[in-house]
Amino acid sequence: MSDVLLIVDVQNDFLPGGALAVPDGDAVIPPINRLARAFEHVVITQDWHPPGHISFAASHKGRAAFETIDLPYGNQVLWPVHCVQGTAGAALASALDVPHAQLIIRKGFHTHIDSYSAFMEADRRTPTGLAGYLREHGFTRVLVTGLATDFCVACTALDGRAAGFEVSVMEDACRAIDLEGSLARAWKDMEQAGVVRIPNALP
Ligand code: VGL
Ligand code: ZN
Repeated sequence: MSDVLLIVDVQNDFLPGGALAVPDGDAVIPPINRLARAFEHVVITQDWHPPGHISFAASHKGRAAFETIDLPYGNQVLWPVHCVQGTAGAALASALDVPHAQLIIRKGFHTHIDSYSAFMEADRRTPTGLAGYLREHGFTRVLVTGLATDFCVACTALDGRAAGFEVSVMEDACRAIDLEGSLARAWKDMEQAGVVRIPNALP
């Protein structure tokens, strides 16, 4: 009753063939669909950028995708244009079968701020409203699945802990981008923050 399943960014652009394809990204869909059947409460997130978003390499003259730059709120990886509001790439994967999901929370819609986390934007000051939603409904534990383990899943898990929730990450229902050791760092940070790592969500 106090658990919620959170499905992070299972959108076409993060699947094979998408603009920012996560290797093997579509492999998360069957375990997520199976898991979701066991949860009464499911929340979905959607990366939802305006055209010209600050996280896009194309928005920075002379910069290429996967380089990093310093922005007023800190370091930012520059990404290929992805998950532009209203495009097919930003749509949830059509194979996602979670009709009972109760909330779709969109993030990254401010032109000048990125948001990997479903709780807090990259300026570390602008909340998305998710913590308030979960608290008002009395949820105390968040089980995180989706894409990508080392970016949006990890940031969401860490901010969930910071907001006072119990957090578990279902490893076999997540896949990573893994840029220069980012996946190992993400697991280290999550473990230090008290995120529970569940290797096999399903028998
Ligand atoms: C993500 C990079 C850029 C993610 C979103 O969902 O992990 N990664 N935007
Ligand atoms: Zn993004």
